[in-house]
Amino acid sequence: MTQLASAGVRRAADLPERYNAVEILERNLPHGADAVALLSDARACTFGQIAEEVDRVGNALLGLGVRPGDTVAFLSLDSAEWAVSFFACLKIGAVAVGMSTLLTVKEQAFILRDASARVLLVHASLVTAVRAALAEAPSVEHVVVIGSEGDNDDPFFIYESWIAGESTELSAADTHRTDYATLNYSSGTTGQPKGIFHSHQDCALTAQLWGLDVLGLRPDDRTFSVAKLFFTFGLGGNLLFPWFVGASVVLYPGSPRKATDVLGVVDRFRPTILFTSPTSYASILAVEDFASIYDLGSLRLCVSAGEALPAPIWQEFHDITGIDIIDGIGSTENFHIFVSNRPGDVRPGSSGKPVPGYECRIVDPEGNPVPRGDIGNLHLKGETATLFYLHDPERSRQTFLGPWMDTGDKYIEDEDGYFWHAGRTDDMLKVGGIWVSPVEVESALIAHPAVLECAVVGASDGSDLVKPKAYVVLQDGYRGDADMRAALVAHCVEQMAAYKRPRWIDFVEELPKTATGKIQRYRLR
Ligand code: 3UK
Repeated sequence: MTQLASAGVRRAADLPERYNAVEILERNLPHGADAVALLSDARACTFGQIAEEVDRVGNALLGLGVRPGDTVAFLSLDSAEWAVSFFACLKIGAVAVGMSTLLTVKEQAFILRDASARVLLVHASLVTAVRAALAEAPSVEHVVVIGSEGDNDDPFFIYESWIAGESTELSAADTHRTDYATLNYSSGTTGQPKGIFHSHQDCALTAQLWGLDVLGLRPDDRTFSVAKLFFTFGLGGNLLFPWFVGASVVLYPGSPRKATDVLGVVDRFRPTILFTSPTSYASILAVEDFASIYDLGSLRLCVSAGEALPAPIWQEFHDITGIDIIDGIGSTENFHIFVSNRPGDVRPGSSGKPVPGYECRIVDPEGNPVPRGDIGNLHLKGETATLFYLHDPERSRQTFLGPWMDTGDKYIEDEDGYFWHAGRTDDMLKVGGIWVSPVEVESALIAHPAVLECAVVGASDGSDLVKPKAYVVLQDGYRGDADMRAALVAHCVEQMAAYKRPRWIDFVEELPKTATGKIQRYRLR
């Protein structure tokens, strides 16, 4: 594997032209093969063990006919097998498609088909759910089940036996640094999720630009991300960036909603850096006496992303634990964080300052810079921004503007150069750091026989975090009471992931509309 300049990789040109991001793992082998790479309840592995298993999985994937450029989908909560298979994909030049475990069957089928996935690695707990999706995803030739003892009726491979006889010799595919390594899906305002590719070079560049240069990751760090590896927030923060510096990672397959589980993982595995969303920090704060019940003494820093972290949450967490939360804005389009607070330089409530290596400009709708202190649309320039949305040229042309991309976020830069998030240019909501399209919630509500019309907007909960709120006009003969509210929420949860459900429902006589009959969501907000 090519040796990289010790001075760092801050521009693509600092990497060799032929570069395979498995180097991020394998750079640890000469001096750190016996160092701990990964910890979880199920397994603990050194870099040497991971690298050997990567070669086995890589060979097994080659054996299934996977070739450079082919896509391999992952549907599983975090596990050692996820991390290993991810690097195996990279090593053979295949593209790893991290799928959210919160998707509906319809969305799973869409992604498998849209990505033309040839192989699916799925966790045993999700096999039943994905079976229906597979029926609509003809590209998938093979399914490998992880975390299972196996079921003889299935034509599926079982991970352990699938790799058992494989060789631990494998040379990395001769990939160009701009060849694609990952494909992630992000929700849009309407319709289907959109596919976003990232290349081998984006993995190394984001590790250097934010992981090292801003966050200051060190070899003695141990990261723990509640945000999963199928989000690029988790993939960077809890796999690529720590391994880039030889640090270890803690993998946790649980939900961010179980704050006591999250705290228990910190207590047991003693990470130095915690990555999660503002909603998750708020739920930690809601656990009475959390800092005396759980030992958080190992933590030196926390990171927040996915949605804006309200200053009161930052302050309360700091008052109780003494730990700084580093809030930074990132996106799947850019792979990771591009405006960030930094250790020793935090302005609570703000997203911090542009990460060196990226340029930001705040512009009016015509693309002209607004005076400092005015609100405008945030445009981003940097080498790790993706170039297009898969199968959506129209949307791609609107978003990717030559060297710049339109983030869809509104921002204000203050007199000291800190950036303050000021909403979205579309109607999209971030709930617990995850996208919710109001249109999708409205479509679910309108399918209920009692609903005549509805509109969904973001409203603030008790912690200044956004949650969906619905305004509903009922059909004649229905009563807007507590039972109706409960029925509508239950109906939504049947059709969508539960986090998308409306937290409040107001029954109204009519909705504000334009002369052409379009609902004016901004008036409801
Ligand atoms: C919003 C934030 C205010 C913002 C992500 C870190 O969230 C990530 O990626 P997504 O594609 O969403 C991107 C959008 O989410 N957002 C994210 N972080 C913040 N708004 N303050 C923040 N700190 O609207 C952005 O456009 O899901 C975050 C790293 C990698 C990621 N993919």
